[in-house]
Amino acid sequence: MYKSILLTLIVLLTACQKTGQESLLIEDAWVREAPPNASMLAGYVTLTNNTEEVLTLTSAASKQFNHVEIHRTVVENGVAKMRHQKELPIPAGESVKLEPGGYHFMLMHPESAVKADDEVLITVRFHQADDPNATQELDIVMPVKKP
Ligand SMILES: [Cu+2]
Repeated sequence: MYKSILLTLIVLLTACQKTGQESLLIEDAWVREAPPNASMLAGYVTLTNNTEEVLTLTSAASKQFNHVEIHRTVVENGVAKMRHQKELPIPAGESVKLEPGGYHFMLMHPESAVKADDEVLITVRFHQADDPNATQELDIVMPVKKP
């Protein structure tokens, strides 16, 4: 009896440690609410790389949207434009913020209208810089909020 409780505790502790050492930590995920007929929404998140290697985001997808791209807003001659990013590197031990005016997930052509208090689930793919073939996946739950 005691043995099985002890074993359960050890298993639980190990599980906790694993989540504490998430290689890519997700914080402050949200999607900016847009008018019901909007064809594009922007998703934001802070990603922290807890490894000692560069982690490179290569793509994102969601069942709720036809297409998801990584974009960066840049200002050229006073005009804000969005540029498609083929990849987004996150330096070892550092955080990259996807936030209004900068990087964002461009959520294109929703399958159905998305409004405040809904949740958007996207799956991002990334790999270690030195190992492009070992792709990993990470699910991000993004609550939809009014700006
Ligand atoms: Cu965009």
